[in-house]
Amino acid sequence: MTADIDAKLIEQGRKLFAGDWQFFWASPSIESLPPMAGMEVAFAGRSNVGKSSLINALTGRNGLARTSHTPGRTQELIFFEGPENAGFRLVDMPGYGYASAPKAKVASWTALIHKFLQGRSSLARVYVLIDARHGLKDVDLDVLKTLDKSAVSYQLVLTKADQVKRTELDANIAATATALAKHPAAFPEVLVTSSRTGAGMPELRAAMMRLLGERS
Ligand SMILES: Nc1nc2c(ncn2[C@@H]2O[C@H](COP(=O)(O)OP(=O)(O)OP(=O)(O)O)[C@@H](O)[C@H]2O)c(=O)[nH]1
Ligand SMILES: [Mg+2]
Repeated sequence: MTADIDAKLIEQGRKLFAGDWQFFWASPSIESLPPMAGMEVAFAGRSNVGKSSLINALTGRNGLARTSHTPGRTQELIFFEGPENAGFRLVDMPGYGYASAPKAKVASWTALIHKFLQGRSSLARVYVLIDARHGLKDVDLDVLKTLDKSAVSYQLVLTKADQVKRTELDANIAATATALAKHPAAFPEVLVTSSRTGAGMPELRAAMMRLLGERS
């Protein structure tokens, strides 16, 4: 990939994500998903890792996806649609691994997440978000296993990079990359982001533009 192409994708990403993104659909169950169409990119991760905040940072719209200090905010699969004719949707997912929520709720969210990640041909990419302070946990590894079995490409994204010192961040990037060696279906490269500072957003948008180009 030459620097020229990267710059072009970054500019294309900036433009598309500066467009009008809208709420499109909310699915509390696998039976109520919208018809498959276009290209979907989903954001998965532990509760409170920053999935909804990342969607807001990507689209530059603070209140598009609902965020909260307390875990368990997003309780359905929430679909957002990009600007007209782009054929592109972002999917905000409920978080997994939320220990204090009622057991039945956690079980139903977890089942919904795993089912969605397994069987949807319009799902082109899953970004699995990992808190830069905490690294990969067992519940994350369960999700990676599900993704390994499905045909969807996925990549890990460290979130809240603004909360850790550079040395700690580098150590967590290295540890995450090492763990990824056991998951050949995953992108070997780990993206580093902060929704608060905007770090990593141009690169993440560009990665989705590349994908959109490959699919169309
Ligand atoms: N410092 C910092 N805080 C962040 C960042 N991203 C998210 N947060 C905070 O983390 C908390 C959770 O963010 P959400 O975006 O609601 O997390 P979520 O993964 O959607 O959570 P659930 O929907 O409950 O699974 C909020 O208080 C956010 O303000 C970040 O990049 N930096
Ligand atoms: Mg959320």
